[in-house]
Amino acid sequence: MVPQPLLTIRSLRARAVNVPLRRHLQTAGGAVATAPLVLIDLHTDEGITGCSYLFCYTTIALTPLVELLNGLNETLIGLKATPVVLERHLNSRFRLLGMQGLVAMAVAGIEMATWDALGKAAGLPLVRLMGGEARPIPAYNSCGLGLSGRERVAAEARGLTEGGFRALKVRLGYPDLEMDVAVVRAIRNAVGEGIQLMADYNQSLNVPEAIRRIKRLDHEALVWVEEPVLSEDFEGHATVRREVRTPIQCGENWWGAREMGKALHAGACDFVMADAMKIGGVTRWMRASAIANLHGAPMSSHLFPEISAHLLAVTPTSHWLEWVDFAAPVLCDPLEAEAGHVTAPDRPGVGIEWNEDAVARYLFV
Ligand code: SMN
Ligand code: MG
Repeated sequence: MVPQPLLTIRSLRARAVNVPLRRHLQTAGGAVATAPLVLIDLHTDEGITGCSYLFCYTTIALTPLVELLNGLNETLIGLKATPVVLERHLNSRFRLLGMQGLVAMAVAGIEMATWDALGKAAGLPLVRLMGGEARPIPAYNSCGLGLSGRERVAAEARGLTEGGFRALKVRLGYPDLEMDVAVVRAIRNAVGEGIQLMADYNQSLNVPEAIRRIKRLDHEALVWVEEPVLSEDFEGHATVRREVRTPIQCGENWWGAREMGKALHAGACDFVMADAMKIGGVTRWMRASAIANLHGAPMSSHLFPEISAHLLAVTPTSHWLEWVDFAAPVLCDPLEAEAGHVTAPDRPGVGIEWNEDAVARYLFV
C-alpha cells in the first residue's frame, strides 16, 4: 500500500443543489424528477479539500441533511482525516440513534470525502490508493427507460445505445404483466438482440405476483430482474428466486455491508448491487465486496458512477457499473463512457471537482 499522509480536518461544508435531469425517471417505487444532491467539501489544515456528493432521492431531504452535516462540523474539527478513525468516532456518536437514513448518508459522505482528500494528498487516483489500477468497467446505460409506455421507451432506448452502450435497464411494474412484456419486446425490437437488458421492479410486487411476472419474463433473456419485492424482505426474495430462472438482483437499499451478508445468507439474490452511499462509503464497500466474494456473487454499482468506477476496479467479483449522469451538470470534468465502458479518471482522488457556476445556478435554498 502507498503510505498515506496524515491530514487534519479543518472544517466541513455541505451545500444542497437540485439538478435537472435530462430524462425524468418514473419507477414503480416513485418518480425521480430531478437529482437532489448534497455536495460535501472536507477542508484540511494541509490545504487539501476532499469532495463527495450524496443523492437524496427527494428535495425534502436536502435541507435536513445539510443541517445534519453542518451540525457535525464542530465534532470533526481537529480529527485526523483517516477513514477508520473517523468511522470509530462517528459510530460512537450515533450508536444510540443508529446508522441508517440521513445519519448513514451523512457519515458516508464524510467517509468518501476523506478518501478523496487522501488520494489528492498522495497524488493518486482512489483506485491506485486502494492498491489497484484503473480499468474499463462494463457499464449499462440507466439514464431513462422509466415507466413511460411502449412507444416512448422504444424511442428512448435507441438514443441510449448511442455512444456505444451495449446494455440498458428498463423499469417495469406496469399495471399488468402484458404491458411489462410488451415494453421489454418493444425495446428489443428497437435496439436488437445484441443489446443486454436489465429490468427493475423497484420493490413494487408481492411475492406471488413477482413469481407470476418473472416466470413470463424468463423467456425474454433479461440479464437480471431487480428488487421484485420489498428490499428488506430477504425471505420473500429468496422464495421468488427459487421459482424463476432469471437472476435476481438486489442491494441498492442495503445500509451497510452486514445487510449484504444477511441478504446473501438468506439466498435473496444471485447478483448484488451496492450503492456507494447507502453501503457506507469506500471502506464499507470493500467489506461488502469481500462478502460478495465469499458468496461468489457478482457485484455491480448503484448510481455514483464516479466513485464506483474506482471501487469496481478493486472489487473481486466486479460485474456492471450503472451509468447515470445525474451529477454531471455540477462537475467540471464529468465522467465519460467509452464503448460501453467506464474507466476511473487518472486524476488524484475520486476525480470530481465542482463547477461553481453550475452549483450557484442549481443551489437549493
Ligand atoms: C433508481 C433508484 C433511484 C434513483 C434512480 C434510479 C433505480 C435504479 O432503482 O436501480 O437505477
Ligand atoms: Mg434499482
